[in-house]
Amino acid sequence: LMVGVLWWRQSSKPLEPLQWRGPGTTAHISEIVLGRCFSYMQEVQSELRDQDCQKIWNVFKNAFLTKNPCNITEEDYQPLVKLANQTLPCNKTLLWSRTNALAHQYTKVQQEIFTLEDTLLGSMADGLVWCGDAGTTEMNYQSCPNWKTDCRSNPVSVFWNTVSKKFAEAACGVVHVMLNGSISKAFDQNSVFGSVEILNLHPARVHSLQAWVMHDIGGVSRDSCSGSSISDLRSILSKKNIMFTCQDDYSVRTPM
Ligand code: N1C
Repeated sequence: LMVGVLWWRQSSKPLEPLQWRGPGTTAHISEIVLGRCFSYMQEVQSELRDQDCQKIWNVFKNAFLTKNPCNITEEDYQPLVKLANQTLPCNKTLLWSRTNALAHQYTKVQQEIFTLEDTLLGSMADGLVWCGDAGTTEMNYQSCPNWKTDCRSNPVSVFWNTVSKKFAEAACGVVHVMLNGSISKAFDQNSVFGSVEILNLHPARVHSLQAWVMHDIGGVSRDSCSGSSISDLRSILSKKNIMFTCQDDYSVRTPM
């Protein structure tokens, strides 16, 4: 009987081994992405109004399906970036690093200022995970590569690097960045902001970068405008000939 049970377990549908160390593709990703795209087209005034969400999602999927999820390149996302190209007004860009929630609470109230998640591509992909595999047209819902332990060239990381680069390249006028002063390095050269965005700001178009270093209320302050990580940021920008200003705890509260 034992032998029979073992045989049955092996020959019936086997449980897929976890191939990668990160969580798999978000369940119902197509519905989520399409739903977000439709809402965006309804709610937001932009040149993209008549774009076809199904087409955008198909081009998005083509960037990573049937490919080794450790071998994704920025080129893979170029058709998507071209299709969903948006121009944003000058002086209205908000970059952020390690302040995701606060930055988006702020742009929700202050609707004149835009983060990447206020663009179509950023809003469609925010918080989701996706990957495929070579030799199948399916998504991998079991696991996707972890940035640290599997590979950096995975579909999600390459996507954010690609669209963040585009977003920074397109910024103009005064650009703002919201940083976290409650962690040891408010400015981290390994973050997307530190490794992609500041490097791609165009000095001819960007007049200055204005940093807000935020601290949790009642929490400890580990870094501030006078700390060494901000000095590093200041010197990178001075080499690029972009003016820099920094303000601790810019008040993002609005009158009740
Ligand atoms: O690495 P970060 O911060 O500095 O990236 C934030 C920075 C922002 O200015 C955005 O324009 O880069 C852009 N960006 C996103 O908009 C974004 N949304 C979601 C970069 N990454 C983004 N994510 C996911 O959060 C993505 O998976 C990435 O790896 C994290 C980075 O967040 P962080 O370390 O707080």
